[in-house]
Amino acid sequence: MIKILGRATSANVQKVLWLCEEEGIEYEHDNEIGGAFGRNDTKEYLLMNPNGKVPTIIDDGFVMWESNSAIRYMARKFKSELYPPDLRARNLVERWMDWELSVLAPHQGVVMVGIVRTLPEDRDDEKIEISRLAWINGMKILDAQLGKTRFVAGEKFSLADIPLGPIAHRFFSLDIERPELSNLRNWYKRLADRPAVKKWVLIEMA
Ligand SMILES: N[C@@H](CCC(=O)N[C@@H](CS)C(=O)NCC(=O)O)C(=O)O
Repeated sequence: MIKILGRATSANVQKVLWLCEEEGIEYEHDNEIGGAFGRNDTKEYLLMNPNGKVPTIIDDGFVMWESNSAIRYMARKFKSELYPPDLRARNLVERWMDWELSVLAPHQGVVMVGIVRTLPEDRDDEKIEISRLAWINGMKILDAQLGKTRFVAGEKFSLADIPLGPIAHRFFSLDIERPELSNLRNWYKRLADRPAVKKWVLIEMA
């Protein structure tokens, strides 16, 4: 049985919960780790995940961290059709997953933490503004892709959509100035119809 450690308000935890729900993978979830719950800085936790971040995922004693690599492992293990075996089709999926982590996530994180988790008097407005603009640049690239294909890596929903979904939810839900990116908005609406997204992604941000 897959065990998922980490608060469901984390976008990275949401990816793992979403895949489990989407594919009917059985899992146990310890929601009370990370953020206000703490418990991710204990000796025991750091032995599993030296980053002290969530999620940590355990499959029958095998410990994983890095959410995107964990969902690829799970997709392979449970033979998910969301992760195509064809070399090139798989590359299209993986490049968007890597892009999410390297290009979007850092800027999205600065804006999210700055606005939702920091008191107005403690905010670094300049830093938030730089990241807001960089985040918008990234979302424009995604919007252009979604003008060409129905889902991120092609016409079908795939593993590539999962890491980007929670970021889109924040993009459209946070009180920030942003351009109206209609391809992105339509794709986000399509994702929002999925039961797994309703359950784990369209939740209050904290
Ligand atoms: N690249 C890592 C990032 C993990 C990460 O930064 N997690 C954040 C939450 S999204 C975290 O643990 N923050 C500290 C906390 O929640 O206490 C992954 O994808 O798993």
